[in-house]
This record gives sequence, structure tokens and C-alpha cells, in this order.
Amino acid sequence: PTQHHPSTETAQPHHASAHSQQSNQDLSSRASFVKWIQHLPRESLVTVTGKLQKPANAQGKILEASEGLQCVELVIEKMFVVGRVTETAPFKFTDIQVHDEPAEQEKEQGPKITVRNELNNRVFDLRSPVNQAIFRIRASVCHLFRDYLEQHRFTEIQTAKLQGSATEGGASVFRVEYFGRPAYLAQSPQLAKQMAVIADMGRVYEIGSIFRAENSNTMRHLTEFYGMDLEMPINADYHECMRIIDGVLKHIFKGIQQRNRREIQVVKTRFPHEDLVIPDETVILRYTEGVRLLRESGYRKEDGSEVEDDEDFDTPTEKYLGKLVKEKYNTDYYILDKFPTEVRPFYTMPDPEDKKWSNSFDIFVRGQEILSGGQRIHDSKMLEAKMRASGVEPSVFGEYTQAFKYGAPPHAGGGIGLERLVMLILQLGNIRHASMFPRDPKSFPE
Ligand code: ATP
Ligand code: AMO
Repeated sequence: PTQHHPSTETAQPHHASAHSQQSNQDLSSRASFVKWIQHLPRESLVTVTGKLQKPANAQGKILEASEGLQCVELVIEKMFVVGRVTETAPFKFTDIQVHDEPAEQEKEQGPKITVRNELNNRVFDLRSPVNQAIFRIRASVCHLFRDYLEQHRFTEIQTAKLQGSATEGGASVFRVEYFGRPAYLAQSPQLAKQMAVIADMGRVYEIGSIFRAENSNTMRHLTEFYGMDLEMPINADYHECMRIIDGVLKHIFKGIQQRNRREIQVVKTRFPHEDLVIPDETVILRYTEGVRLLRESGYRKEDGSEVEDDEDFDTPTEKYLGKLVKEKYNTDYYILDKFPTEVRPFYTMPDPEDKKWSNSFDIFVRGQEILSGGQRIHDSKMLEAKMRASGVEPSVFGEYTQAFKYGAPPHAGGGIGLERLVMLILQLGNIRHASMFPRDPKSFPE
């Protein structure tokens, strides 16, 4: 802007640039201008008018861009303070470590600009170019998710986050006071998105908040995160849904490389990483094949034992399998299909040919889970029997249980953790970097 607000602090030097002939008067007013700028507190918000030019060294040689970043110099003509700083900035962005130090090392080596310190000053912290880039990429991920699904005849829905019962029957729900009676924050839009399909909405998707009261103080868990969920009727096979999910994820991976090239380069200045290796033909491994790969490699779990035929892999096992898959198939992205029925939630459809296995899958990026999905039981009687077998009384789910009694189509779906996905694409190392105001078990200290 060339007009300044009367209440703002201003300085307007005569036009001067490094390459123009300057009178003594020009030089002295320029010197006082430089002094004025030097005394501005760091992180003051200013608007600047000037000319952009390619930067040159003292010999006049034009400096080239480095690491894919464009390099420009701004020859300042006018500058106005539009946002006064009244308190010293809590840290310098340039002091932030390239890699986050693990908490133990922090304690030994004294205070650094730790993630917790950044998060305690989050609004200020978000101003850093790296954070700006992360949240523009995150916005692109949501845009690309919508874009692909809209092209494939999905309808966006928003489901209720206040529930009368614990969503999936687990213990990890937040209980809230609701006019003197209990209510719960939705742990997943799972039941609601299924009800939308039963209500004949066709293919549906949602990008919405998910709340989990898990005391998981890890680099990949939050207590509130965003789910990118979808659900659809299927004709012959749940792989119809798997193909849609594979398509949407590839659209996201490719799309951000095209839309956010510059932001990705900025993120790499703090979080150095290789771009994801995604083959055209997606690697789909059966769960049993994953177990075989692990056993053949001689892998042992932390307790020294081999992986069982039908156990749910723990995080180190998942990561190790990701490494084996990368070595064998050269991919950072793969699908693990046909999970043991035992380890999946009650609504999961068992494989009709062998009920030990289920028509369900997880998707992994750089060896970590980003999605769970699969076919759901659509037969009312079978669903109620499965609920009882997993220790949940069908009536607890009221509207959900009732809905199946009026006929439900065969259907399947899946849910992606948005922050997990962004963290893993950009190798941020800590999920908190992918959430603007992250909530974890240590939030809101007394
Ligand atoms: P994730 O496995 O990534 O947590 P999820 O929601 O599918 O995703 P499960 O695989 O069913 O969860 O894991 C079972 C439980 O164990 C969940 O409550 C999950 O949060 C918790 N959990 C998983 N990995 C860890 C970990 N490394 N540390 C603490 N808790 C974990
Ligand atoms: P699941 O519980 O596996 O599946 O969750 C789906 C995806 O959500 C992400 N995620 C998390 N992200 C951050 N913090 C957490 N605490 C957390 N927990 C899970 C992961 C995970 O893959 N109803 C099913 C989905 C479906 O079948 O449609 C479900 O919620 O990326």
C-alpha cells in the first residue's frame, strides 16, 4: 500500500537504491532510515513499498537461486509499521533446530527451541515460513481429497460430533456434561457415515474433527485430529472402495508436487526429506504375506518373539515391515489387505471364504499407518451378533442398530488421518507440526 494510516508509525526516505547516484542529502536521510529500521523490534509487522531486483554481489555478479528457492532483493522505498510489537519475540526462527531433538537430549543439553516451546508460542511460531508452507500444503491435501471425490460422484457430508453413546464401543471417548446427562465426543464418523449410505445418500465423504481420549504421548497421536473419511455402496467387491482410496491418495501425492513445489522446498530447509517413491502400480500385500516377509527377514519383536499369524502389528513392527517392503518393491506407499478378523472392530465384514480373515485393509506411508478401511457388515442379524460377541449390547447404538433393520446395501469405506498423512509426506517427525493448535494429553496444564 502506498497510503499510510495516520495512526501508524512511518518513515518515508527519498527514493534511493544501491545503483543510483546519491547526493549527500540522500545518503544522510537513507542513513537515518536504516537506523530507524534497525531499532524496530524483531517481528514488527510492516508494509513495504519498493522494487524487486535480482541480488548482485559486490562485483555486480547476479546471485543465482539456491536449492530451488528463488532469490530476490527488495530495494525499499517506503516502510510503514502496521502492527506494533509490545513484547520481545519469544525466539528467533533462525534458532529453530533443523531436526527436533528428542526430549531426553533436550534435558541434558539445556533449553533449546523445542517443539513444546514453539507450541507454547504457537501464534507467533506459525508466522515462520516453514509453518506457513506446512499449512498451505495441508490445505492442498484437503482440496485434492475433495476434488477427486467430487469427480467420482461423492457427496460431502458433516456428521454430529456430540454422541449419545461411545461411538465405536471403545473406552477412548471424551465424556462431556450434556444438560445433566452424559454425552460423548465422536471418536470417528464411522457409524454416521454408514447411516448416510443406508439413508441412500450414495457415496459420501467428510473432513471433520475426531476426538480420542487416548493417553498416547507419541509422535503420531493427537487427542483431536482431522479425519478424511469416505463411505460408499459397493457392487461386487470391497476392492472397488480400495481403488477409490488408492486413487484419491495418488491424486493427493501428485497434486501437492504440482501445486506446492515451492512450499515443499521451504519445508525441506527445516525438515530435509526425499519425495515419496510411489510406483504407478500400487503394491497390495496380503496380511499373511506381510507376516511371511517379517519372519523370513528374521525380525523379532521387542520381547524377542516372532510375529504371530494373526496379531495386530505394533508400531515398531509396522515400521520394520515398511522397510522390508521398500527394499523389495521400492515403494514408500503400500496397502496391507485382509487383516485378521479378530483385531478389527465389530462392524468389519469377515471374508466369506475364510472367516478368520476380514475384508479390511490398512494403508501405510513410509512404514506408518495413515488409513484403516474395509467392507462393513450390512446384515442386521449378523451385525447384532458381532456386537454381542465383542461385548457391546446392540441397543447402545440405538439409531445405528435400528437403521440396518430397514435394509442396508453392501458398503465399504475408510478413514485417513490428515495430520498423520501430512507429517509422513513431509517427514515432519512429530504430528504436532501438522496441527495448527495441537491437542495431546499434555494440553491445558493446570
Ligand atoms: P494407531 O495404531 O496408529 O494408533 P489406530 O487408531 O488404528 O491407529 P490401533 O492400531 O487400533 O489404533 O491401536 C490400538 C491402540 O493403541 C490405539 O488406542 C492407539 O492409539 C494405541 N497406540 C498405537 N500405537 C501406539 C504407541 N506407539 N504408543 C501409544 N499408544 C499407541
Ligand atoms: P482408525 O482408528 O484406524 O480407523 O483411524 C483412521 C486413521 O486416523 C489416524 N489416527 C490418528 N491420527 C492422529 N492421532 C490419533 N490419535 C489417531 N488415531 C488414528 C490414522 C488412522 O489410520 N473407523 C475407522 C476408519 C474406517 O474404517 O473408515 C477408524 O477410525 O491415520
